[in-house]
Amino acid sequence: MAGEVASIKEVDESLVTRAILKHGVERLLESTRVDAIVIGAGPSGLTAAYYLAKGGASVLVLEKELHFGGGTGGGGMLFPKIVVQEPADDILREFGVRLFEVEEGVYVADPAETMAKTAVAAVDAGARIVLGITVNDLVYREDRVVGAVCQWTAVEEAGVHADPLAFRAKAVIDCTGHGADVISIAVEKIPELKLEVPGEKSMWASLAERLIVERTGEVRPGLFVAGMAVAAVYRLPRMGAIFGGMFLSGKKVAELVLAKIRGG
Ligand code: 48H
Repeated sequence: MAGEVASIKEVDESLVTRAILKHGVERLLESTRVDAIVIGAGPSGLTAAYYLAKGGASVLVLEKELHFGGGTGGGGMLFPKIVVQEPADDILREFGVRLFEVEEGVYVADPAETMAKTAVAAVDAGARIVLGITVNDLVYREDRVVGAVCQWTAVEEAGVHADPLAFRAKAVIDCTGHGADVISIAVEKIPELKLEVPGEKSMWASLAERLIVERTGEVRPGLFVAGMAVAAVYRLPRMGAIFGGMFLSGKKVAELVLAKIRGG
C-alpha cells in the first residue's frame, strides 16, 4: 500500500562501530604497500588510477577532500559544462560519459556526470580511493621517492599534532592540480632532488594542452607528475575550462608507470 514502510532491520550502534573499524583498518592495511600512489582525485588522478588498475597495478588514491572530481565540478565560470577535444573524447566514452559535439572534434560534457563516471570507472577497475587524507611528506630512500606520508585532513586543519603514517609505492604520482602540492613538498623537504615549482603562465589553451601532455612523466626517480601540476612545475600556460589534456595526461602517466613496473 502507498506510504507503507517495509520493516527496517535494527542495527546495534556497536555493530556499526565494529564493522567500520574492522573493515576500515583492513582497507588501509592492504594499501600500505602498493604499486602506485596517486595523490589527488581530480580528472588526471582518477584517469591515471583507472588505467593503472586496468593494467593490473595495485593503486591507492589519496584525496584530501571528502569528495572527488577536483576542479571539474566548477565547469567554466560555474556554467555546468566542460569542453574536451579529440582524442580525449575516446577516454570519456570509455567511462560512459555522454558528449555533445559543438564542432568537429570538439565536445561539451556535463561536469557532474564526468566526475561521477570517471570515479566509477576507477573504482570498478580496482583502484582504492581514500577521501579526507592529505599528503604532507614523502618517503625518500637511496635516491628514489618510495612512498607518501599522510595525515587526516581534519587533523591537519585543526592544527593538532599527531604523527603521520606512511604508505609505500613503486611510483608516487602528483595529480594535485594548480599547486603541485607534492612536488612543492619535495622542493621544501628533499633539497637534493633540486626541484622547483615556478608556477603556471597565463592562458593559451591549445599550447597548454599539448605541452602538459608532452611534459607529463617522471620528474625524479619514483616521482611522477600529471595534470595541471605539470604546468606549475614546468611553467607552462593554463588552458581554462578545456579538460582534454587532463584526461590524456592521466592516461599517459599510467602508461609510463605501468612500463616501469613491468620493466622491474
Ligand atoms: C591529497 C590533494 C593534495 C594533497 C591537492 O585540481 P584538480 O582537478 O587537478 P587536475 O590536474 O586533475 O585537473 C585540473 C583541472 O581541474 C583544472 O583545474 C583545470 C583544467 N584548470 C585550467 C585552468 O586554466 O585553470 O584535482 C586535484 C585534486 C583535488 O581534488 C585536491 O583536493 C587534491 O588533488 N589534493 N590530495 N593530498 N596534498 N593537494
